[in-house]
Amino acid sequence: MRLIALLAFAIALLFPVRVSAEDGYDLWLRYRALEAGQQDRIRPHATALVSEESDPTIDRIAAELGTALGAMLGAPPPARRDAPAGAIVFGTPKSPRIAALGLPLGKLGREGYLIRSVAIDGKPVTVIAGNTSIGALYGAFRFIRLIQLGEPIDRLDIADRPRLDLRLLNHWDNLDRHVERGYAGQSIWDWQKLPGFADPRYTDYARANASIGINGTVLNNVNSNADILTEPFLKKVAKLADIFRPYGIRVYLSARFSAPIEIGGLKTADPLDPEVAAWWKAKADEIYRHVPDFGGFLVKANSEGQPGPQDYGRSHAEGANMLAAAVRPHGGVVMWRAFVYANENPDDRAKQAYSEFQPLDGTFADNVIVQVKNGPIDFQPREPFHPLFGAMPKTPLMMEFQITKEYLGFATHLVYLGGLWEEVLRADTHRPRAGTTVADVLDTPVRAGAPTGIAGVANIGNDRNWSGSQFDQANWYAFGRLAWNPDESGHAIAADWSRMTWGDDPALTSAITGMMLRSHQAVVDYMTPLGLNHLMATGHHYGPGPWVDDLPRRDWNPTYFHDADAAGIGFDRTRTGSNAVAQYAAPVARRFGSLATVGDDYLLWFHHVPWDHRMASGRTLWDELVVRYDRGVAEVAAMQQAWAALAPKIDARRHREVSDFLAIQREEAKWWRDACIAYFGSIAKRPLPAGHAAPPHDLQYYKAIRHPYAPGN
Ligand code: GCV
Repeated sequence: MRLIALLAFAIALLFPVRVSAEDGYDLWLRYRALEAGQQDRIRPHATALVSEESDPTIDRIAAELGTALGAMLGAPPPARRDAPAGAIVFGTPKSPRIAALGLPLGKLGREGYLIRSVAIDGKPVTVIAGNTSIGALYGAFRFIRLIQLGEPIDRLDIADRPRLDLRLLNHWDNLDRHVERGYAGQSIWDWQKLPGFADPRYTDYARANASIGINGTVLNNVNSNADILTEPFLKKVAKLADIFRPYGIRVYLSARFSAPIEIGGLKTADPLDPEVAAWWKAKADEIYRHVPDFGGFLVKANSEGQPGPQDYGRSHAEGANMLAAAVRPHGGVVMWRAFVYANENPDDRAKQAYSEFQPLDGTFADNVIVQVKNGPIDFQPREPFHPLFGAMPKTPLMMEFQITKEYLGFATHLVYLGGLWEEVLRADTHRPRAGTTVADVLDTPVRAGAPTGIAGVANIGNDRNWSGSQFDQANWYAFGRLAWNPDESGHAIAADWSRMTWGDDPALTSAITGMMLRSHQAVVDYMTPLGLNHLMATGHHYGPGPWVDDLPRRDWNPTYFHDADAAGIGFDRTRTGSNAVAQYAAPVARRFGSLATVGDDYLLWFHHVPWDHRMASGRTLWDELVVRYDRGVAEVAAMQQAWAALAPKIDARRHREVSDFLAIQREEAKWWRDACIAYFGSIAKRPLPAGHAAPPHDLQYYKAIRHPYAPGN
């Protein structure tokens, strides 16, 4: 026996097994021991955790600071009632010690915070304070981030508050746990076991979201099922709300407009029918009995077959206002989506949301906020900003970004979206004047007290790494940071995320952020270069299908979007075409409307351009298209190389996972390139530019590829 034990000991010494190989579960809250020197610098400023208050959020702050500092410093600072030198004192002005400091909290609102190095009873301490304990919680996460990023914490004076009121995730999760456009496994909401069993993961979900300032979550798909509004489900929803509440996260639900018929036994869902309005009012009252701080409804109406007020000849505003009246007594909001288009409408799909909603400006109730996708089509790899931003000055508008990568290669393609979102948020709407960016439109209330907001379609599932890939966590993270402050730089956010997620070695950070920042242009190049869009294969949106022309809706077919013919390629949205440019402010319309000023990024979005058109590069359009496709593939190869070189600096399991995904991405980038060049080449009928290889197969080969089981459909 003794010999066996000795042998086992020797083997263990020779082959040390990592007890917990890193798998990405910890996200950016990956608290790892700091280097000794850094620990020595931090310890004198983390001698004790002190709070004079007690509420569930204050308890969560104590727990998070304890966990984080414990892991980073080797032992958690003790909780104390007195405030010794080096203590961290946290809470609100309800704490006598914090009140006595007379801190300038006035302008920080409900959710802002102040972190300051001060003296209490002559002893140096760090105070983390908010007007509410939620503000203090955000401050605590910021303080932890400072330490994760190796910032000095001896002379702190930071005041911050979120720029937008509603900072929400939208889950497109169905009640059977299938996630529409989800690539990270099943829904994390295990409805069947709720409310009896609440997966501890729900708490980690709340922690992660609170750490980046997200303060609300819509639990179910906008293509919604009315059952979520029935009593058994409301009990489950209430359980989640109870878990999220101490983290400042309110729950919202997608409401199916026809619910009064489906679960209420009414014959109609007409918003002007008093019985319907009464049904929704009673339903709202019931929801608030279960969830007293319920946030409100998100509605997809009269879009892609969903029911809505137009089924009864009523407008979007009439539908939204009826629901708004139901939640208004409880302080709830209605987020009404502007993502609408109709096959019956022969007009350019890119114009339809604007045409439908802009005339309704000023007719929505004041607790309605219209939720607009970042671009006028549908989360394409790159889109110009949506013309509704700035065009409805009397209506609160909130942004809808897509964090999950429906049109960007799903989870296996490394694509950092921080840069794309920054591009949109910084776009100049010229409404009402030059310099008014999309971010300005979002964060300027249309009247005192009007809601402001932003939503991101979540990329979260029950995969161990949450987002389906290690790098997709960065998109969740970046969304939260930009929701808090839409003027932050995508680059800075990427660097912070990299340091907290992969380790704080400057060479690592610069290589990883370099990959992330180039990744968006890479996917644009190998999928939809020069303003092309919606070239994806049918249904699942996975893989190329630029030839598809047989779908029942005209505006579901890639051929509709690229409009390639023997003369050229691109959708004419100028005055000679659909005139979608006219939906923008005049200076923007002029820029997008002229071949001379539109630029490469949106060229084929707005113009039908001859194949031999001379580009800024000096190449013809056809040659440029091929060069871009090859450039995209080459960029993925460069990412592979950069990542391979990082192997010695990264834990084996996560490194391997990313390497494997990059290999898949390279294969698929090549597939996109080959299929698109084979197809567009068959129309352009021009030779490939010198040095660019012909696709290895003929067009029929690419057309025959099927993916019936692609996820997220
Ligand atoms: C939830 C696109 C997606 C749909 C999605 C829709 C929407 O069309 O493909 O899956 O439906 O957008 O945003 O409502």
